[in-house]
Amino acid sequence: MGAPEDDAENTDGGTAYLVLGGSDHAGLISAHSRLRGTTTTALMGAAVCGPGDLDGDGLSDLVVGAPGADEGENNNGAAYVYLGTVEGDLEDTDAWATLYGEDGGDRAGDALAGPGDFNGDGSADLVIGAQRQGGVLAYAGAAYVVLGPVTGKMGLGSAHARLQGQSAYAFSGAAVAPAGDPDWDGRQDLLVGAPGQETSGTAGGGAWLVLASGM
Ligand SMILES: [Ca+2]
Ligand SMILES: [Ca+2]
Ligand SMILES: [Ca+2]
Ligand SMILES: [Ca+2]
Repeated sequence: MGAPEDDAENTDGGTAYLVLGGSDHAGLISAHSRLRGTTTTALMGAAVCGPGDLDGDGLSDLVVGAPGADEGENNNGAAYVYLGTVEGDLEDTDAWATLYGEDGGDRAGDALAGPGDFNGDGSADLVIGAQRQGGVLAYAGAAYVVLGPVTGKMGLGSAHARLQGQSAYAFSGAAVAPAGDPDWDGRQDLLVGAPGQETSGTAGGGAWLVLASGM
């Protein structure tokens, strides 16, 4: 559960709460774990995702997006990976792995998805949206496929695949989601939303179905 404008440590630093199942009405004050952004307007918790086992130890892990994080650039954004044994209060700096946006202003981590094992090697993989990515076209956006296992710090320029928005202001990657396996090849596929995508000259928006077999 994300609360990206939570001010516990810094204004809009944000907090993601890990609430364990089995309780009908637990207050967030009693959450099992709190994962906090440590910088102002990091917006930690803007997206949260349980993609499966990202480090290969057999336990499911947790990913928290912080699109306002400054990982070497202003607002390049990041996705922070916490291993399955998270306990108590942790900060962005405690993450097992940090996957950060390519350029300042990308706001990577605004959207996250766990498509399962995208490339069929047995490790869970992760998709990270950066709807303001503008390296090729202004605000075209991008979604990145990061293959597990992950560790340490990695810029998304090194991701396995970079799904680039097709037009300026497409904001591609504003939403990312598993698509199941519509082509029946046994590999999980992916949906990428591009709400500003031009359709017949107007920004009607669109969504791309990306087949794992195409990467
Ligand atoms: Ca794990
Ligand atoms: Ca920031
Ligand atoms: Ca994989
Ligand atoms: Ca497929």
